[in-house]
Amino acid sequence: MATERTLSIIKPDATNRNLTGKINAKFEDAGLRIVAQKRIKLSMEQAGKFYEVHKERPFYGELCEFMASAPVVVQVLEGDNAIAKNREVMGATNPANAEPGTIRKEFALSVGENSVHGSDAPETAAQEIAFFFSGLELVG
Ligand code: DAT
Ligand code: MG
Repeated sequence: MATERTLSIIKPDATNRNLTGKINAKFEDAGLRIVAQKRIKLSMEQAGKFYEVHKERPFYGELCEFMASAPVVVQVLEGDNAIAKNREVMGATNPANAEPGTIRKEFALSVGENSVHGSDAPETAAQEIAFFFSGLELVG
């Protein structure tokens, strides 16, 4: 299996409730290594750019406001099959449909305030990592 990197975001609903450590433990227990991490506050413009792919969706405005409402923790996770593995640990977008033991099942408040973001494919992972991290911040 190929070693991959993926971009993860611990969202405002989770940072507000001080859940960063509990969420990171889920990643580490699943064999994902946190190779870069920082806490930042997104502007509405930055949130809008990050989620540009969803700009035609009815929830886009609400999503951007939420992502800019409080600090987030952005991180790069590395491991075998990291993109799919991370999405498995996150659980379904809507916590009502998420499997027991997943981050969203345990912590998400709603489909919008769902605690974590994870890249969905190698191309988006590369783009999203480059959106938040410089080469200097990424150790080999
Ligand atoms: P995911 O985050 O699982 O990749 P997505 O890419 O389809 O899901 O959507 C991005 C985010 O947008 C999602 O994490 C929360 C928000 N969102 C998605 N569907 C929504 C809905 N029906 N109502 C409100 N927010 C929604
Ligand atoms: Mg997505």
